[in-house]
Amino acid sequence: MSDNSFGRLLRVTTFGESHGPAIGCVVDGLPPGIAIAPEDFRQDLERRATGRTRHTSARRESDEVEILSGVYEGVTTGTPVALLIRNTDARSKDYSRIAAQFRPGHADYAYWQKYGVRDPRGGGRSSARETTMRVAAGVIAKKWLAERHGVRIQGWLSQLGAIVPEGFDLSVVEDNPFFWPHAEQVPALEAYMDALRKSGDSVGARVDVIAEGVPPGWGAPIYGKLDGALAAALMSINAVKGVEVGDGFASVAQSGSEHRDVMHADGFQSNHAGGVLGGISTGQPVRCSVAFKPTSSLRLPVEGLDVHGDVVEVVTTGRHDPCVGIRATPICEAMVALVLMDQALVHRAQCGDVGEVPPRIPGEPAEGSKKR
Ligand code: EPS
Repeated sequence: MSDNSFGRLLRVTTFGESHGPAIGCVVDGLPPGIAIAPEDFRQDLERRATGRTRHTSARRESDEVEILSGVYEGVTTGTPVALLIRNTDARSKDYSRIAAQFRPGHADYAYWQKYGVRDPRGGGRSSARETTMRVAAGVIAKKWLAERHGVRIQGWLSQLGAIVPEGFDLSVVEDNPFFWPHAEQVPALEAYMDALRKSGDSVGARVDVIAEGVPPGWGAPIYGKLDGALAAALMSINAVKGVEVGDGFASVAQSGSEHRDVMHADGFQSNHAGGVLGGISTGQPVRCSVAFKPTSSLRLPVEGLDVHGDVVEVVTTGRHDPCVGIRATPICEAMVALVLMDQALVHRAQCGDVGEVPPRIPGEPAEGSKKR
């Protein structure tokens, strides 16, 4: 059984545990000729990393990428690209107390029931550490999508606990540790997180991602739906409990006349569909929204069970995130990028000869044109 790979023509496999010697990935199916250097990974890995602000886990990994294969003289050769990051700051003794216990709300118990054995150190495979390699693989996909198709992918934190943005400016997202789109609220978020950390509790969050410049035609009907692939990929991130595409669950309360995105020659007049109709991209921005649950590794004591079924007090020590969603923005972007690149390659394989079919409606109304 293998459940550590995803994608059809662009196939990504990740491996490694949080406290093992290394984590890594194999990215197979990359077209030849993509320029890749170890420094290309730095920016997105830093955006995702722990230990960079007081609001995330204090574990400090250097996250240096080694390119082991598939790249010659700076470009991909078409053979599998293997990337490796060595774990350098694991502190496994923090886990000795809970090694034979189950943390309520954690994957511990489910892994135990499935495999009859588990690696408790740092959460093993269920650790957010695994997402590092998704981001590394996503860097290559983002680069190819931008260079080849002009696709730009940007995420932001759209909810922290009950707090929602009171303004929206994507240009400030990279200037604060929360990827928050409203700069004036950042001090309030800092204060909220400081109080939460002090309390020992955790909270959930929501991340939105938009991909602009996606041409029409990516995805497929029925079992190959682009929104289905996005949902599966985003849901595969540890701690994710919900995914929406476009208006998602808000569509339930909308009328058809409100939800339909009216088409004019100068552009779609709205984007309730999130850029996907019938499982296929329309040329509108592709919009996803992802719900992260609150971290379950808490130092607040709770009654639980150990592996013998005895009642125990569970207290998790270690360097945990009070809100794992805070650093999930680059992870969600990476998963969207990997899905889109895979879909682009699949579309090219089947429909590469179809070309542009008229009328091609711009994704958004032209600058200055009014909604009619
Ligand atoms: C994690 C627990 C912490 C985090 C880790 C995810 O690790 P540790 O138990 O070693 O202190 O630091 O995240 C990362 C190391 C990372 O790179 O994302 C967990 O239980 O999920």
